[in-house]
Amino acid sequence: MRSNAIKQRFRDGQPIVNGWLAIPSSYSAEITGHQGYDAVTVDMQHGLIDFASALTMLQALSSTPATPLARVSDNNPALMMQLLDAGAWGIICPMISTVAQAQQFVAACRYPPLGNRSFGPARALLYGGKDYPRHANEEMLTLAMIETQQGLDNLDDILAVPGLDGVFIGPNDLSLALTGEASAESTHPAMLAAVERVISATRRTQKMAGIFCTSGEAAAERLRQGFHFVTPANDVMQLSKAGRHAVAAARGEAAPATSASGY
Ligand code: 3PY
Ligand code: MG
Repeated sequence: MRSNAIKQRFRDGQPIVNGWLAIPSSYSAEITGHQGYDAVTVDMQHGLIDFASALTMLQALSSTPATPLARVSDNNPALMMQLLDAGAWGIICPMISTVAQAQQFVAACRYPPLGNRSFGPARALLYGGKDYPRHANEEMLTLAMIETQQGLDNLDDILAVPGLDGVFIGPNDLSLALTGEASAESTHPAMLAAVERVISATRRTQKMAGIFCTSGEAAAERLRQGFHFVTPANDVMQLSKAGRHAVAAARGEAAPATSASGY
């Protein structure tokens, strides 16, 4: 079957740069997939993407060199199974705070006897090859999002869940929980300590550490810190920034950091 290039990069000690799609468009998915990202994630939590759009976006991504991933809206086994059947090569699951939640997440992504994924690989066969069912358990990536104090408290036990490939910090939710303010690049001491804790726990257990970032520069800094999997902003942030800079350049002005809308 088509192996998971992201897992291979991790084993090889190579950084993984992941694109993030919030706009429900197969065309923008296709464009993003051609920009050099190792993986591209279809975001069904805060992206404005339903399953019908996610399917066309996964199809578009499968015509590009990027590995297609999906972030689900919640720890919903039916949705995860449907996305894997539709050709997602991994799932990022938000708000994992307990071992039981992590176990439920991983079980949905693994066929028996490792989990309870139901059989019907549909488009995954077309993208992966007819031996997909035999190898899918090793190849599908599972990243649990750490976004709560409880998730942080249970980090070591969550990382020990068999079949979990790693964790992914949602820095907005985690900083909101720890400091009362959502900020993806928070320098609050509680956030700095949380980030260090995730880096050292994943290093100890040889699991993948991922994080959402607000720019390429911020993502480069996270890789230097010890993260393996970074997301240098999403399509909306990149589109709005490019638009602001083009307008400012046309007017001969300096571009503002954000528009009045915050984007
Ligand atoms: C967060 O920062 O909380 C996220 O979920 C990133 O998308
Ligand atoms: Mg979040």
